[in-house]
Amino acid sequence: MLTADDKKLIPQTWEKVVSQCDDAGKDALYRMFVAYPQTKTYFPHFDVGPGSEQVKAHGKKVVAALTNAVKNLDNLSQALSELSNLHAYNLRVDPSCFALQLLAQCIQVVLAVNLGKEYTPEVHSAFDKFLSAVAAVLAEKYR
Ligand code: ZNH
Repeated sequence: MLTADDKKLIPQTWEKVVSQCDDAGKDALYRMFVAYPQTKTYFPHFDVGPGSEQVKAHGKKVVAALTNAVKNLDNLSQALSELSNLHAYNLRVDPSCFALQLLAQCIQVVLAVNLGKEYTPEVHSAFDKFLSAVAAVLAEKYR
């Protein structure tokens, strides 16, 4: 459960990171491909090499989806409903990827790199809860 403090900290922090780092999504994706190479199998149609325009564009979409989620902390299921359908019915990403929070962990590292000392335990905790909730919504339509 997100506390009232989490609900203040998440939008403030997210706003700060995306305004200072234009490539947060791309950075998180590259980290995911390197740290968890099995995730590349879902992107056979992508150039996942350095400087890839496809990874950059996909990173922007991920950031936009998370920005929308940040604005809808009290109704994530509704806000991410389309995206949840897409992952469960079309993309068929193995739900273990969400359980293991493969992209979410990489987003945490991107936050830490960009925030430095401001990546406090409270920020870490708030984003852990938020990103877990997002991953849970993306995994909820599987059966
Ligand atoms: Zn995902 C897609 C988000 C995770 C895989 N995604 C996507 C998109 C978005 C997202 C926004 C776009 C959509 C449209 O276009 O409409 N994801 C997301 C998030 C997360 C995720 C937020 C967490 C946090 N994914 C994930 C994972 C994986 C994936 C983990 C695996 C590994 N996705 C994917 C794919 C796709 C997507 C494959 C498709 C791409 C293209 O374009 O093709």
